[in-house]
Amino acid sequence: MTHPAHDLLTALGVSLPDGGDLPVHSPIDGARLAMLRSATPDDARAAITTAHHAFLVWRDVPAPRRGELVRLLGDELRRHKAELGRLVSLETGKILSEGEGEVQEMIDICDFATGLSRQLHGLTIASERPGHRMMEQWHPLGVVGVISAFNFPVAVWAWNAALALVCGDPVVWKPSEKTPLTALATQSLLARALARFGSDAPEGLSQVLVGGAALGEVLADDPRVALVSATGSTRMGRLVAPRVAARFGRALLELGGNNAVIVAPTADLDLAVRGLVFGAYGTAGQRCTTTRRLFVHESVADALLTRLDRARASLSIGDPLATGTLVGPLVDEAAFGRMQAALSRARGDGGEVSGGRRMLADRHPHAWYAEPALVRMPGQTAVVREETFAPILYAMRYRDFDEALALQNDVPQGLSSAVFTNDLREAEAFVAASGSDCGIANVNIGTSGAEIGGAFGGEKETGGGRESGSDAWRHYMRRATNTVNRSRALPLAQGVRFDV
Ligand code: UN1
Repeated sequence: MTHPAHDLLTALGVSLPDGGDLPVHSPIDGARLAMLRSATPDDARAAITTAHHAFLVWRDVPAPRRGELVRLLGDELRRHKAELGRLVSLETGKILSEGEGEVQEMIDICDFATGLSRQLHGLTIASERPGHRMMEQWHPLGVVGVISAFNFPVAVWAWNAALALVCGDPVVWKPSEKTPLTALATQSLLARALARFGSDAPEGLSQVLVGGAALGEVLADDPRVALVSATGSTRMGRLVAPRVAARFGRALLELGGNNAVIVAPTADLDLAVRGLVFGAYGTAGQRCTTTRRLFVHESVADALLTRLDRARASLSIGDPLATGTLVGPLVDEAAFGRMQAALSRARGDGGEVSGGRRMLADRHPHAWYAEPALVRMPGQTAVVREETFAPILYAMRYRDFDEALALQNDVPQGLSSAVFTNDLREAEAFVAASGSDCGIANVNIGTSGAEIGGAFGGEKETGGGRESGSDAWRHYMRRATNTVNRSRALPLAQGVRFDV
């Protein structure tokens, strides 16, 4: 037990098994953090059985009381923000401030869900029949399967789990194979919250399945999993969604993004540069909301691109745990390979690439640090229309705002987007029905780093789901329409006569 992860795991209440088949590495230096045992498909089915039994009990616990559990989870997260945040950084390679930010995102959604537990309201609807009352209620749905990605290994679980738990649904979680330790730590903090909560919480309200894609397939196929909430690549979504649909289950998908920023002639370039640098290069380009495309008006293109490239070149790349670092490593060698492949395709299309080389290979031969890249592209070629999960920003010039808007929409993905402008007409056009076609459309802020209070997700190949804030809770409940007759007659709707 030499690696610093072990102290963190101990503080977070996780004890590791002796031996196992699944190695967990830190992208920071390639060191092995742990060996874990993978769950089998049979283990997954058993977990679903337990969760289903938990559902039968939990659905009858009053929602505000369920909210108390989530409040206690938020409390544990507040206490352990530093440790869990550091573990997130160790396991994903994101900088410490972002590791802690991710835990803050969990705390925020716990607060949100706790309040929500007293507001899971339906409507009363005017009935056309005398002496009748029509209303709708929202009831717990069933077991929620959560499939999450490496890049937000715990926040995305929290968006789902905090809502699911207050909505009366147990959770079975399959985290990314690359980040199971943060999942185990989160589960341990929830176990502490459950211990403080009391005996009305059934066994198996929250379970973690460590392992590979076969476990996700069990969640997708099992009819007892009422909702499968899957975050990750479009490729993964294409595997999961048809299986869930085949059994008429519900899927909530949050898949790839290929997010663009438009910088207009009136833009505040100081804001635009800062928004672009964080959006494109923060988290080493490994957010689904990362800015991957830039459309800049030709009148400000030279000024913006010069400043942007200078800022890009000045970013400190290295150990994400060290103060001052802004860009950590890519998650693994395959990610670096995909970045290089995209850059060479972009060059082939006439792109001029600044940056993009491997860094720190001598110090960390088993880690994959890359210089963020800015690529001046002659147009939106095929590689630009794909999501490459790496710090590459493709920059293109435009003349006409409508043309820029059309190009920003002309990709298969539809997650996030932004415009930097001080022209009210452009700002309004961007957020109008005929504007950005994305689930998130921002003005004068970047594409990434959304708050939890809004609904999060996007259109087209992003999958159409909405997680987190606003009324996303409705996905985790079933709606029942109830008509109650207090009269002594039985009038039929639509004036139908059926006298017997
Ligand atoms: C993700 O990358 O899957 O808006 C989620 C953001 C974060 C969440 C990203 N709040 O960038």
